[in-house]
Amino acid sequence: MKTRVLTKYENNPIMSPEQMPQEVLYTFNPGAIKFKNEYIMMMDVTTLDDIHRIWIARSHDGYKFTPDPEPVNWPAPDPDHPETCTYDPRITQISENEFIILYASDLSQNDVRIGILRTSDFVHFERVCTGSELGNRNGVLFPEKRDNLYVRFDRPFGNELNPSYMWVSYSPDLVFWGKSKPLSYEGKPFRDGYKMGAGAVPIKTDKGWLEIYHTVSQTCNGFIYRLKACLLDLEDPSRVIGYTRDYILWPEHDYEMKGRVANVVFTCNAIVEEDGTVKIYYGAADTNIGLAEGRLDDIISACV
Ligand code: BMA
Repeated sequence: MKTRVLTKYENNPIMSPEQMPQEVLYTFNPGAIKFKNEYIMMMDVTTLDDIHRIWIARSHDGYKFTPDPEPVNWPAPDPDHPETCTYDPRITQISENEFIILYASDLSQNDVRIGILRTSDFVHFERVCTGSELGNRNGVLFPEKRDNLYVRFDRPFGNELNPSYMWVSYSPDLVFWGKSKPLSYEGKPFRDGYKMGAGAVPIKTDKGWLEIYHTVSQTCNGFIYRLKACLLDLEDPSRVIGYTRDYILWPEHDYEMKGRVANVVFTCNAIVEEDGTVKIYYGAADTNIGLAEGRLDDIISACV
């Protein structure tokens, strides 16, 4: 009998709009990291004006989170690259006190870019670059450089009739990106689902980079967002070595099936604990945040 690789926390959701210090529409898709004995979630929060803003919630035990009184004091964009909505932040630790955040800047498919910020304390945020070329999101920075270049996943858009998949790009300075290459598996493009995108910051293991990603199925009644995992070559992270044929997380409860966008589980993080447990804080129906836990070894073994 097949068993689940990830177990959902019994008291999910761990965050919903009613837990926020002011009236908001939705709380979802957090980036998450452990910093100085605190768990930090940088959440997408949609305020009553329908704008997605990044808002931090903090926790000592990883289960009970307290949101800050206000959203993050987000650095202004350059005047020639305006942004309204900011969402889906992925937090990569570069050194003890340097964290780089890649996020989606603006909503529409054609105008969305990958913005990049830096912080050392999760209070002050500094802009590294305004944004990538238009029509790109799901930017996720690897924690290590390769051949002296920063490495990121991204997902350039095709269009809804010819959707795009995960790519890997390189940069000397986090501003100029290139050498872009789509993921491949056994010499062919790796295309899993109707569309797909990187999720968590990749985890370095002795079997390869472990990446938890979302894959989208199209039904006669809309999309379903679910999670899977793959292992990537440590030398060439565009090369998939193995992946989970089965979903590892999917919408099944009310808080994942009803909300701004129904039938969505979506992640921007995976935190590895010292005992080998992995915590994944995931957006549920673009409205709530759930927690799922599993063993790093089990997720790796499921990638065949
Ligand atoms: C994706 C992103 C996510 C969102 C998901 C489902 O394209 O916009 O922020 O959770 O769609 O709506």
